[in-house]
Amino acid sequence: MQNKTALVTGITGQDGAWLAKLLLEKGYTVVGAARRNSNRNLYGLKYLGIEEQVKIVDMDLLDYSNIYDVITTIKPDEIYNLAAQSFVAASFKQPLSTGMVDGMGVAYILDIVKTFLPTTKVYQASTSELYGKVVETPQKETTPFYPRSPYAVAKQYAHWMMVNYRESYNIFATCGILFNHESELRGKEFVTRKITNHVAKYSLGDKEVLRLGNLNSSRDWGYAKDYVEGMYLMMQQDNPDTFVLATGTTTTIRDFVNHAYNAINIEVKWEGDGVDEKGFDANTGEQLVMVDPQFFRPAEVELLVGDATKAKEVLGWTPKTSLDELVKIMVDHDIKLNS
Ligand code: NAP
Ligand code: G4F
Repeated sequence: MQNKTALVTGITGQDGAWLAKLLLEKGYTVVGAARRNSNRNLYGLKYLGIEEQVKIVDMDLLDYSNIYDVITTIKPDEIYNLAAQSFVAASFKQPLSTGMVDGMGVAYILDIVKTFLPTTKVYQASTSELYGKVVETPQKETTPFYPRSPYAVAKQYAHWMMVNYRESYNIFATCGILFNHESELRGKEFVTRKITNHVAKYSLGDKEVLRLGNLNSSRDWGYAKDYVEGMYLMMQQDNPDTFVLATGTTTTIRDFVNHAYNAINIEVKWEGDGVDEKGFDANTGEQLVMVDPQFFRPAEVELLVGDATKAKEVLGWTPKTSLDELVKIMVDHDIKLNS
C-alpha cells in the first residue's frame, strides 16, 4: 500500500471522483480541491461511497495566492490537475475565462511546484481536442496539434508549459492526452450523457424529441473508470512523459444514438440530410431525434480516433470497457436516477 498524499483538482467533476476512488484503494491520502461554491456538488464522491474519505479544500485555479497556499500547506507527493472549464461549446462563449483557468491555471501550479516543491509530481489533463482539425489518423503522441476551440487553444498552452517545465527545470510534469471518456458521472451537457439521460426518460414515458447538433462528428469514447487507471500509472513512472489514452475505435454521434436506443430495445431509422435529418422508431414510426442548429459549434472537430500503443507498451494500460457496456451502464444509471 502507498503512503502518499495526492492533491486532485476538479474533485467535483467526473474524473476527479473516479480518480479519488482509485487512489484511496491504492492507500493514498486524497485531498480534493474544489472552487468555492454556494452549493458544492459532491454527487460523484457520494455515488462512489468516498465522500467521507476525501478531504476537501477550497482552491480556485484563477487565484495564484490560493493555489500557493493549498500546495505549500499540503505538500502533496502528486498533483493531478483535472480542473478546467471543460465544455468545448462554452469556451466559444467564454474564451477569456477558459484561457485563464485551462491555460494560466496550469502555469501557476507549475511555477509553484518549481519554486517550492520541485520533487512533487504533476499530472496535467491534456486532451484529444488538441488534434482538432486532424492532420493524421489515428492520432498519437507525435501527431501535430491543430486546436479548433478556445478550450483546445488554452489546453495547448498548458500542455506545452508542462513539456517546457519538464525540459527546463527537471520537474516531473506528465501529460495524459485523453480521448473522450464518459460514465454515469458525466455532466449532462456533454453529448453522451445528454443522449443517455434523454433515452432513459423516454423509456419512462417522457416522449420529447431529442435535439442534437452535428450528428456526423465522430469520437473515440471510453469509460472514465478505465482512464483514471492510466493517469495513475503515468505518475508511477520514473520519468515524466506524454501518453495518449484511447480505445482506437471511433463512432459518430448518430451511431451513439443508435446504441443508446438499442439499450431500451428500440431501433432508430434515419431519414433526411443535414438540418432536416430525423430519427424515427423503426417499429412505430414515432419521431425520436431532430437536428437543432443551436448545438452547432463555430468550428467543429469532425473525427477523433486515438492510437494508445505507447500506453500499452510502457504502462501496460488498455481500456477494459466496450462502447456497448459503457452505454448500458449510463442508460441503466439514468433510468434509476429518473425513476
Ligand atoms: P468535468 O466533469 O467538467 O470537471 C471539471 C472540474 O473542474 C470540476 O470539478 C469543476 O468544478 C472544476 N473547475 C472548473 N473551473 C475551475 C476553477 N476556476 N477552479 C477550480 N476548479 C475548477 O471534467 P472531466 O470530464 O472530469 O475532465 C477532467 C479534466 O480532463 C478536465 O481538465 C478536462 O478538460 C480534461 N479532459 C476530459 C476528457 C473527457 O472526455 N472527460 C478528455 C480529455 C481531457 P465545478 O464543479 O465547480 O464546476
Ligand atoms: O460531448 P461533447 O460536448 O464533447 P467534446 O466536444 O468532444 O469534448 C469532450 O471531450 C474532449 C476530449 O476530446 C475533452 F477535452 C472535453 O473536455 C470534453 O470532455 O461533444 C462531442 C461531439 C461534438 O462534435 C459536438 O459537436 O458531439 C457533437 N454534438 C452533437 N450534438 C453535441 C450535440 N455535443 C453536445 N454537447 N450537445 C449536443 O447536442
